[in-house]
Amino acid sequence: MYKSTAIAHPNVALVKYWGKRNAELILPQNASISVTLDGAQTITTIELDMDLQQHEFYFRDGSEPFYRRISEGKELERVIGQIELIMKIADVQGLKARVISRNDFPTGAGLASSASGAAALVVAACDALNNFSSNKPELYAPIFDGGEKELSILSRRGSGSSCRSIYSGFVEWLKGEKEDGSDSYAVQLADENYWPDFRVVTAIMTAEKKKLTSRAGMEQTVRTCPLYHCWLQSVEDDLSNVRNGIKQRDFDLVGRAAEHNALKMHSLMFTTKPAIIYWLPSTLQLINEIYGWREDGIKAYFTIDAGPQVKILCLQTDLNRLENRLKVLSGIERIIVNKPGQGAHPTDKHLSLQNG
Ligand code: 2P0
Repeated sequence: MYKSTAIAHPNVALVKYWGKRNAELILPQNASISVTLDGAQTITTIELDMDLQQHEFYFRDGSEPFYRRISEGKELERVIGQIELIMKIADVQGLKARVISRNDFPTGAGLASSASGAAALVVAACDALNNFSSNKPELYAPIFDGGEKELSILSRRGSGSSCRSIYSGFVEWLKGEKEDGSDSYAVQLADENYWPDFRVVTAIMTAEKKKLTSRAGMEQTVRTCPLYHCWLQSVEDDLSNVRNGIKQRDFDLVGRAAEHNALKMHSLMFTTKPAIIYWLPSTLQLINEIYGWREDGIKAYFTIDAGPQVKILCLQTDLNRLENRLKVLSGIERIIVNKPGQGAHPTDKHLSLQNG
């Protein structure tokens, strides 16, 4: 049996990906920029077992004491699709994988679990297949070069935003022009140590799973939203502002552009047919609070993904004041503070169904 394990973290987009130009290859309509977070993580072990008759997928998230075998549904399809794709590229036939994966945070609630999930899966699968091939040199040449560009492309095929979680720190997913997607991958803008004061504070309004996935939501938006062309026309400005803001460590420039971009993405959702509204009343209430806090001199900006959670961008100097104000608000279940974090990487801390 060949076993490999990888850790990946979610990322939060400062300029969002919302819409595909090719659904099969997962090619985006626009480039996006994110920050990979520390703290929250997905850890995934892949066992390549000659005795397995079919792929197996076991999963548990932060709230579950035991692994569940996932035997049907979209998540299983996504995991098997990604494993089969990697095996096809590796030209390995008949081999089956046992995938054991754990999230230490709520899954499917707008916290980018699909990004860390797909990135950890790709890094673990490529590493396992490389171990497998190096033990059978008469049959297989080493398959993957382990380069981050290759990993990013493979990860993108599982879930678009996951290609950004391959890298640490601040990351741009290049839109690319080519039909085959070979130029649509992520690149690092700055590593996790570049801006040590940068913080992302996530206010979790509810850990409930969302009813509409991002995948379905963005497809609906591209097809029916009359404002979508405005998004495409203006997103380059947001990208350029965020890129420059990162380059100059200009927090206000990054924050203003990220907040504007998030509101623009949600404006697309509101004007999609049927409308997509991920917000709760507490989401809007917190937005209004943040506007007030800014007037009091706290540098805080928000961004919101496909869920009700509000992610607040701030600097370490304002963190205490911000947390004190957040703690007394109603409607917030939990607060998580993150810094820029590491990219997806292998680890030798393997998961097992028996021992967690
Ligand atoms: C982002 N989101 O840039 C945007 C902002 C959600 C809102 O990327 O269909 O799970 O697997 O490519 O990557 C979530 O979409 O969608 C996402 P697929 P994904 O972070």
